[in-house]
Amino acid sequence: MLQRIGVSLEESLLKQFDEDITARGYTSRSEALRDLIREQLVARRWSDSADSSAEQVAVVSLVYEHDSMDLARRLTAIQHRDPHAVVSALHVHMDHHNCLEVLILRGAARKIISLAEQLVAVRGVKFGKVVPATTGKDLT
Ligand code: NI
Repeated sequence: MLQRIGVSLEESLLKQFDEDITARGYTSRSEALRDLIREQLVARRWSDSADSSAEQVAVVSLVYEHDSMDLARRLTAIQHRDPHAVVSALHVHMDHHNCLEVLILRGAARKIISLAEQLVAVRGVKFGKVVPATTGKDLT
């Protein structure tokens, strides 16, 4: 059931918030606030579950130059160390030199974050980002 709440904000802060959410395509403040709250809760849940074996899901994006065969081999070798953690991998050839790889990792938080960090840290990875995800079952 939806509950209504009142929020007090400084005018300039509200103005910036409105501009930001409009630019990002939100049509209502409520939906933008809900997403912000969920993001915060997911981040907290992830840090709380760092030592537990509860299953988590994360998305890893990597951009690198495929010209370096050694780099591509290293990224693959790291993924093969824990093959069950990588549940899906998408490879897009961005241009003549750059590749984008998007991986879905599943497993205990500590394990998959460690795997993701090893991938992002490989020398030659130009862009690397790890996004904790959630089934959202407790966040509706
Ligand atoms: Ni490629």
